[in-house]
This record gives sequence, C-alpha cells and structure tokens, in this order.
Amino acid sequence: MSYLNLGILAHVDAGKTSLTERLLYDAGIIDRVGSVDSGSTQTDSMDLERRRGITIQSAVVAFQLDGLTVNLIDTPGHTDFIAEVERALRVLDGAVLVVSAVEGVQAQTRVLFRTLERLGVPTLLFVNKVDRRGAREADLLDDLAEMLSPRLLPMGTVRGIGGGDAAVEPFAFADPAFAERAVEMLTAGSDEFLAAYLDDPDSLDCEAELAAQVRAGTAHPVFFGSAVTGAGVAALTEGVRRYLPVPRRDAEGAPVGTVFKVEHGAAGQKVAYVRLRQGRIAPREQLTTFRRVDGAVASFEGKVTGVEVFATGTETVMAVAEPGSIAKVKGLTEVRIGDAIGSEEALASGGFFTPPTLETVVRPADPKDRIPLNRALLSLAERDPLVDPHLDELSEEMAVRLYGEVQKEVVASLLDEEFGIAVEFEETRAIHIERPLRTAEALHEMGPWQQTPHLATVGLRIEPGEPGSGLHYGLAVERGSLTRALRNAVEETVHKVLKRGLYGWAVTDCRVLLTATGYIGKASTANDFRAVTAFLLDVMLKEAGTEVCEPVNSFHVEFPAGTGNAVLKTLGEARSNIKGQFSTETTGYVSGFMPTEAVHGVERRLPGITEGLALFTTEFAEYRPVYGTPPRRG
Ligand SMILES: Nc1nc2c(ncn2[C@@H]2O[C@H](COP(=O)(O)OP(=O)(O)OP(=O)(O)O)[C@@H](O)[C@H]2O)c(=O)[nH]1
Ligand SMILES: [Mg+2]
Repeated sequence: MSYLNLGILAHVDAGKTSLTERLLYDAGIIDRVGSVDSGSTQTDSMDLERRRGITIQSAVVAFQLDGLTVNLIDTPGHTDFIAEVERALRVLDGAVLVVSAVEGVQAQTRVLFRTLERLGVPTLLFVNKVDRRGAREADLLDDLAEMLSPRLLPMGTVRGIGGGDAAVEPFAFADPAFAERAVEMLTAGSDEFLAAYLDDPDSLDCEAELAAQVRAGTAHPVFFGSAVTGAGVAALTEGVRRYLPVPRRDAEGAPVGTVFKVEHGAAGQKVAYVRLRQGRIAPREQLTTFRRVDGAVASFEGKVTGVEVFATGTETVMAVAEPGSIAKVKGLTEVRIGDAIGSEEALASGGFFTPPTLETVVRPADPKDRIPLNRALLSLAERDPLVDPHLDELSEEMAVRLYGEVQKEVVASLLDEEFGIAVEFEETRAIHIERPLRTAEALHEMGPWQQTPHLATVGLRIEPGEPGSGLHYGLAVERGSLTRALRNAVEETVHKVLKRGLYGWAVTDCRVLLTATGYIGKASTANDFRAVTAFLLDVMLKEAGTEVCEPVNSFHVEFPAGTGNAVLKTLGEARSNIKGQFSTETTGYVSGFMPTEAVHGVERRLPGITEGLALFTTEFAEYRPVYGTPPRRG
C-alpha cells in the first residue's frame, strides 16, 4: 500500500475545511457535503469548532485514489493555532495551499508558503471561492507570482467568475498556448530541461517535468475552484494524483515515527497519531518514545495495546500500521504531542514558528478547583506543550502561554467542557526575553581556593548570538573529559538556570560553551556539577549584563479616509512605530510595528472608530529592546 499524507493549509477562513469536505464527497466517502456554517463537517468535530465555525485542531480523514491512500490533514488557519500547523508540517508528503479568490494573499499565506518551501514540501495552490462576488483571476495570479513565487503554472481558467455558476476549464498540454507557458516556466527551473528543449523541443514531456519539479518543491501548479459548488475540485484531485505522490522507499526495520496529535479517548486513555517513517507498528509492540526536556533527551517506554489506520473518511480500522502511514496508537501512557518514536534522530530540533509571545494567569472560579485545574492544565499540555503551564511567582497561581485571545477562549472552553472547571484569566501580558550584552567567562577550580564546597572544575563562557538564534550550548573541551552523567548535569543546568535571567525572563539568543572540566573519580557527583554550573552562570550573567526585549508585531491597516485621525490616535496609544503611511481620497493606509501586547486592544477598538470598515493584518516580527526601566518578571 502507498500513502500520501496531504496537508490542507491556508489563512483563516480560506475554505480548508470546506475543501476537505468536498474532496471526501467527490471520492464517494460521504454522500452529503457538510457545511462549516451549520457545524456538520467531518473534520471540525470538536463542539467548539462547530459552534464557532473555525478549525482549532488538525484532523485526519482518508480516501483512496488509484490504489493510493490519501490521508488529508485539515489544519487551522487562525494564527493563534499555528502550533497545530507546525506539528502537521512535520509529517506531510505534500500540501495544498488554499488562497481565497476574494481576500487574496494574506500575511499568513506568505508565512505558510515560505515554510513549505524551506521544508521542500511539494505544494499545489488552490484558489478557492471563485463563485463569490469579488473573486479575481488574472490580477490574483499576478499577486501570487509577486508575493509567493514566480514558479507557478495556472492549470485552468474560470468562466463566469464571481457567480454561483462559475466553472473551471482545465488547460491541456496538447494546447500549444498552454504548452508554451509550461515550457517557459519549466525551463526557468531546470538547466537540463532547458538544454533538452534547445536540443529538440518536440521530444519534451512537459507533464513529466512538471511532476518532477513539483516533487522537488520548486514548481507549483495553480488550480482554481470552489469548495462550495465543487467547481474545479476534480481538476485539483487529478493534480494531486499526477503531481504529488512522491516515489519513496518506505524502509522496513524497527518502527520510527513522529507523534503529531494526541487525543484522549472515551475512557481517558491516550490515542497518539503517529506518522510512521520506517517499520511497522503492531499491537503488543514495545515502543520507546523520545522528547527534549530542558535541553536533554528523555525517553519513555510504552506497550502498544491497539493500532488503527485511517480507511475511509474519519473511520479507522484495526490493522498493523505500515511504513508511510498515519496510525492511531493506544497504550503509550507517557506519550505527548511532538514525541519521536523509535529514534531520537526523529526529534525535531527547533520550531519553524515563534513560540507563544503572550501569557496569562488562570485561576479557578471556585478556589476548591485549584488542584483539579492544575491536573487539567497538565493534560492540555500533553496535547499542546507550548501552553507550558507554570507557576506564576508573583500571584502564586498557574499561568499559561498563549498566541492570542482566541486561544484563551479555547482554553477556557476546553477546561469547562472537558474538565468541568470554570476559570478566570488575568489580563494577557507579553513574555519578554533577555539577551546577554557582552561575552563573559567564569571558572571554578577544585582546590584550596575553590569558591564553593563542591568538587568540580567547570569553566563556562557565554557569548551573545544573532537575534532569533535561540540558546545554544556546546563543548569547547574533549567530550571524554567528563563522564556522560556529569556532562548532562552541566547541560541541563545551563538550560534550567537560563530560564530566568537578571530580570526573571528567559535568557536566549546566545551561546554557552563549556571551556574547562575536572573531577575526582567517584568523589565528584552530578550535584557538584549542577551547583557549580549554576554558581558560574550567575557570576557570568551579572558580568555580561542583559537587555530585556519585548515581542513586537508588524501591522498593516486600511481604513476609510475620514477616520484617519482616530485610527492614528489609537495606534499611538498602542505605542506603535509607524513606518509607512499614505492615503487616497477614500482610503488610508498605515503600516508599522507595535508591541504584541497591544495588538488585541487595537483589534478591539478599530471596528468602533471605523464603522467596522478597517482591515487590520498583523504578525509577529521580532523582539526589540524595551526603553527605560525593564519590566521584571514575577
Ligand atoms: N462562496 C464560497 N464560500 C466558501 C467557499 N469555501 C468556503 N466558504 C465559506 O467560507 C467560510 C470559511 O470556510 P472554512 O471551510 O471553515 O474555512 P477554513 O479555511 O477551514 O477556516 P479555518 O479552519 O477557521 O481557518 C465558511 O463560511 C464557508 O462556507 C467557496 O468555495 N465559496
Ligand atoms: Mg477549517
């Protein structure tokens, strides 16, 4: 059996869930097309998704295509749930990036496309909603070429665009005009193809070359259509069949895979969604899962009690999971989302997107629920580790990390519906970071002059790194100069201690090097090394000094010209830094940067001052040093 794990990605409301529904209908899996608006789709299955009409969690559904099992992964588009998209991205063989023919390319579309390109995921584009008023074709194609990639090939054209009877006419390679466009695009992407073309233009197989370039992630066919009327969707399916299956040899051997979703079954047992890269998983199999904890890799054992693979739609069947497939695996009691199965090599080394930049204190409405709330939050973290429940030192209550206000609502609803706990939140605040200002070194040597009672020689150096580079730890000594246990003790302590810098925020964008080591046979313990490492880090941080930085978003806002003053006043109050501004007779445009913390307030106020006509788009940009006295955490 061959598998194609196909992600449907897009900005919010582009029509991913509707398209997933339509693909299932066309494949004969469902006999009625469900609708997002009435909460009857296959993939928006959570109560909250149905009520709000948005996707919150990635969901898998399957259909058969010429002997190929296609596992469709419908992902959320709202930026608050980007972590779900990130996890899906790690398991895809191909993707359909949906763009709305009306709203066009959005900030999120660009972020997703860039990431797919960087990962080399073969990607088709689907321009949806051609039946809606205001749908565009030619100038939207220009936007796609300019904002996403010039290596695009429109695969059809729309008749009657913008109306309910809009229909899509696919192009054929036999059509000379289309063949010419295809050759032009394909020769630009391959010197060999260009040479072959110059040699003998008639011998070329454009379609095979297109498939090869799509599979290499360097060319992207563009399909037009409507998930609601079904126009153009058959051509998209045909495109998936022809261009996407990436020939690969799924290796046999011990199972290796990635957990990209964790569900809690009816009896509370965990169900892990595993994308198998290698080997098979059968019941009673003993599996080892790996996870990064404080910079070190931890492993857990578990025994599989049940395995199901996706068969038709949302239905799964009990089976031995084959290489390349997605399986629901039961019995792994310790499993968490993001775990690697079978090999620590399969562990992701870093995120594609910035982790949450906001946090909020959450407290139970009824103080008696304090302990159940802690337990519930830990359970949520198994499904979304980035929520990272932790004790807020100032309020001594639990705090969670968030991408935004919609996610906050989702957390509240989940706690209420799944755990029966009503909660209140404190106001959301930004998570700052600290960057070391200078290089600093420190050394602790065993001997009569040692500064602490611990039997350990440790030398450390901290060096500022590039903004956004994260925290890196490395050895500038021979690996063999310390035992594994002592080496790990130092590394873990570096990660643990640097979670709180001089002002209480995590220290990052720097490199820490182990520059000297020494120990005495059995006398030196891991505790000695932990204590000395913590002591030295403290000394070094004080010497290096740190700069507190806050998360900042870029933004763009369009508004009716007459409301300009009110808009600028609101942006000013939000500490915005305006970079560009112009207006026509009817419309004003402003772009710039503002603290992430202020984004929600601006989003809330704009409709009131612009009669609901403002268009506001924003995304995380970077961390910037704060002016004045840095805020202290906790
Ligand atoms: N007219 C028209 N409406 C569409 C089409 N596709 C989706 N919609 C509507 O657009 C809205 C959003 O559709 P969804 O399928 O939920 O979009 P989504 O991309 O899954 O949204 P999120 O998961 O929340 O990011 C719904 O009201 C749909 O009915 C289409 O092709 N034509
Ligand atoms: Mg959706």
